[in-house]
Amino acid sequence: MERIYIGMGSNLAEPAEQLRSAVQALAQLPDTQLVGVSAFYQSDSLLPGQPRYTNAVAALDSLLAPLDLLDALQAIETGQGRERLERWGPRTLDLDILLFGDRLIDEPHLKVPHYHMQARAFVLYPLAELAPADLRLADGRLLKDLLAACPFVGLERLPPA
Ligand code: A4P
Ligand code: MG
Repeated sequence: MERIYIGMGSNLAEPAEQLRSAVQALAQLPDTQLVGVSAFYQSDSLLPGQPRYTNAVAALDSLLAPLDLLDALQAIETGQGRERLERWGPRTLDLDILLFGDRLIDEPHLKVPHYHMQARAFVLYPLAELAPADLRLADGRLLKDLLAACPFVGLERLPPA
């Protein structure tokens, strides 16, 4: 089993409901256990003119191979009505593999650690709720150093539903 962290985001069609459905779908993946889910956080879209996002992080233990997990996540996104009209477009559900055990993955369709996570408060703060305090990314960076460089600005932690 490897510990995997999934970043979840939605800014269409009742985002918090989208994240709750995604968590249920993650819990049903084969050879996989859902270990934890962070609080939900709201923030403005990085792209102007889009609705606000709700984001969270889920922790899984899984025997799935990375590309099989990516396929499964894309099937969950599609099952929840995601349409890939444009990169970075608004979406009902985005599931990103943030970390996969201590692996560095550099495949055409899969880069882990996820390429944008280091500077995104809506990824790092929910991740820190689940990860050990001394978590080191496979590329050597410490989560606590990334957090220290990424202020908790514009992020609203939602109360539990
Ligand atoms: N891909 C490569 N590595 C990975 C990985 N580690 N996990 C590939 C998942 N996918 C990975 O992703 C495009 C391709 O990336 C996939 O086909 C996969 O092979 P996508 O989900 O189709 O496209 P995307 O999500 O539009 O692109 P990207 O770069 O993942 O966008 P981001 O970074 O998710 O940005 N503002 C707030 N507040 N909260 C947000 O969540 N998200 C975005 C989108 C913009 N602004 C936001 C948020
Ligand atoms: Mg994505």
